[in-house]
Amino acid sequence: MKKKRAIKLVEEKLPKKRFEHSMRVAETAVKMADLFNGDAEKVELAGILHDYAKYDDLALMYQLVTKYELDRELLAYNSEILHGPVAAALMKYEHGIEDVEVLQAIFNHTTGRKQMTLTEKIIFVADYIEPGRNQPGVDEMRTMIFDEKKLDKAIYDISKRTVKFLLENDKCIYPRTIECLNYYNLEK
Ligand code: DGI
Ligand code: FE
Ligand code: FE
Repeated sequence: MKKKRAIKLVEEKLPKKRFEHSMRVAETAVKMADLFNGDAEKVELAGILHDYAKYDDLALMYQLVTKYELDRELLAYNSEILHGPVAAALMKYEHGIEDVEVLQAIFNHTTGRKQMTLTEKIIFVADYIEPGRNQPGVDEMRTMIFDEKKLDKAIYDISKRTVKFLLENDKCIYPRTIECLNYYNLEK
């Protein structure tokens, strides 16, 4: 899929704020690809499309989990965990995206996983540090990426913050979130 077509799809489907977030993730991801020798075209496409299913109807998302034979465990979670895998399935089966790296980056953008590809890592981090984000500590994360160039450390820190936030709010933690946290814990 070409960039222009991806932008059109997302612009037509998502509210303006979410569309703008998606474009900032893509721009941040391209900058990171320059820095870490990633594939700028792939990360740009994945960045544009990563939140495509963010506001899809939950019942429809559950139907798609069955239709496209996604992990049945996803049925115990809400759209926050589902929107990545569902967007990847829609892009693969309904919009003809064949690039596995782009699909994986969309699929795993919320939870991360162990042994991420460079494209996945870039999208996972760019989603967290794009210039519109203002969560506490995000500036340190930007420094860690753009000055210190510590990609895996940033992944661990983001996973840790996410897990802390989820525990504090009594949310269920999806196994891949923990898998990512443990894999990128550089102390082990
Ligand atoms: O879609 P975005 O808002 O740009 O960002 P995202 O896809 O990274 O995250 C969406 C939400 O998902 C975020 O508020 C944290 C939540 N989340 C991440 N990991 C888990 C999770 N929620 C649950 N219940 N379990 C997880 O493991
Ligand atoms: Fe998302
Ligand atoms: Fe996002």
